[in-house]
Amino acid sequence: MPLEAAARLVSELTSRGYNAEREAVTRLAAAEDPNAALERVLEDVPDDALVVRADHVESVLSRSDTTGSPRTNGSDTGDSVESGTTSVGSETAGRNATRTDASSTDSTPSVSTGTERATGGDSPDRSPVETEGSSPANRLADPAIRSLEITGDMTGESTGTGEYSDFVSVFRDRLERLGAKLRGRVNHRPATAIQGMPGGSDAAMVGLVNDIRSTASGHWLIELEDATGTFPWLVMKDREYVDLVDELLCDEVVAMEGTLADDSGIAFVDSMYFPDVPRTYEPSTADRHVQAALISDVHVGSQEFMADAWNAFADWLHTEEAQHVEYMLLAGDMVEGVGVYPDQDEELDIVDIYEQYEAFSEHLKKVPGDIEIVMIPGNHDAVRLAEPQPGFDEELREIMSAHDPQIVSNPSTVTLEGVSVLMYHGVSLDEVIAELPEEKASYDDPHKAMYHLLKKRHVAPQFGGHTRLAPEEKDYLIMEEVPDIFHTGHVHKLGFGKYHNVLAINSGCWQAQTDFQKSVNIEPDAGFAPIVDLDTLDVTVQKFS
Ligand code: D5M
Ligand code: FE
Ligand code: ZN
Repeated sequence: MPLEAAARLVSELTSRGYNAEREAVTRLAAAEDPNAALERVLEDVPDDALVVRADHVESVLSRSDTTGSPRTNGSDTGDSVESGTTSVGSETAGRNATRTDASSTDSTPSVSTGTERATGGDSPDRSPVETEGSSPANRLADPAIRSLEITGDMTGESTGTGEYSDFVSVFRDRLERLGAKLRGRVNHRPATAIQGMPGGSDAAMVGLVNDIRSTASGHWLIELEDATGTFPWLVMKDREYVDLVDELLCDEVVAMEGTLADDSGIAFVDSMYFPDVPRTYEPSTADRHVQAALISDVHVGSQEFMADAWNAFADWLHTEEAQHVEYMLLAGDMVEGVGVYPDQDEELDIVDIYEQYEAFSEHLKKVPGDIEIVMIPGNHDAVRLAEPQPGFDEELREIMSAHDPQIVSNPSTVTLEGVSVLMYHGVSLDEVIAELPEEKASYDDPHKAMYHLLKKRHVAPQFGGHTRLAPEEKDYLIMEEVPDIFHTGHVHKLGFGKYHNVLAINSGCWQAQTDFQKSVNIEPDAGFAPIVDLDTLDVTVQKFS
């Protein structure tokens, strides 16, 4: 059966430290004796090669067709095999490490493909549907027509020293840039000018939410702050805008319009504005049928990491059904990390952080070598916890270099063939879900919590709770441009939907329920891979668990 052969070949190549192009595996699987062909190819591969390419397999197969005997000198085929940009260190790690879970695929090449379409729907219905997809991919897209551009990567740009003055700059920058999206919409005045206006005047202000309090009579008092000072705005409990009060988060930027009280000490709110995404926003789409897998939260190193589901996913990527998947985005939590949560060490399978990344790299190698990978860190990764989080350091990059992923900061925007994807790990989602009422944001509908971030045009508006902020001169967490796709993870729940035509998608995870999650009744969505059509922004969910 061709798929079994492909899965076994991938696993065999991986266990020997090689990453293979889909087409290479396809050709190997089609050989008369795939095992013998694989051995010949490996003999032929130069010592520093990391990826086995299709043309390389082809050249070995065509030679054996005529001579019938394998060549052992690979020196003349060096140009057909990608010679790595990697250091010797990771090479060695790759070749020596044979993970037991990887080799278990040998005997049970199980690829569970379930698929389900949700086009424009609000939430996925996860009943798996049988699909074909049992034959390996036989087409290789021309990598020259791909395009991948990164913006907003702050790796290496950090200027913050953690001083008070940095906090002042980052909030000033936030008010300036998000305020600019609101200033054209209201006839705003600085806080100090409003204090001096006559009672009964109409007034408007653009500011950061400084404080939200309910009054004894059930109204809401919201203090806005700008560069000149603060001013209190009262939302009456019977006004229509009271519904928006429970969406407000501290430190977000809003505009309020209203009427000053007789003594000008307070204003009664008539309207409230958010920076928001225009309702008429038209996302860009790719010019051809091409797909991206949007995943996150692999958590390698945890006892709950689901190696079988991951292997099934990697195997599926080698099939014909996945031939259009040319990009893979990983939104953080590659590994379980150490000391992230209390008592976490009791559930670790690998206790050394570097060994966790080495194991993760082995799993990444099973992904076809011709898929472009972009990754950002999450709160379990070995970078600073405060956001923005710079991309991994050199040592970790080296460990993960075999597949040559693009490693960028959390958050970053990656534009795939014209489609911009804002990648953010998602720690602020815990905050949004904790602060907003259940019907507006919940773990069951993580994409709805994401809508609020889009509305606020900021990935982590409120700081001080779950979300830690590293003060920088500039606020890297602002959504200056509207993304076409907003991709997060972290809460281990799968959900997607559209907000003003922007596709919000929260990937699930590859980690089964942890003790903590059991204690708080979180049922993770583990082993799902949402696949986005970049030409239509439709989503298909593949199930591997
Ligand atoms: O977190 C996955 C989800 O579970 C996210 O919503 C936070 C929550 N979580 C997991 N473990 C803990 C502990 N120990 N305390 C508080 N919240 C937790 P992730 O960080 O991706 O593992
Ligand atoms: Fe996670
Ligand atoms: Zn996380």
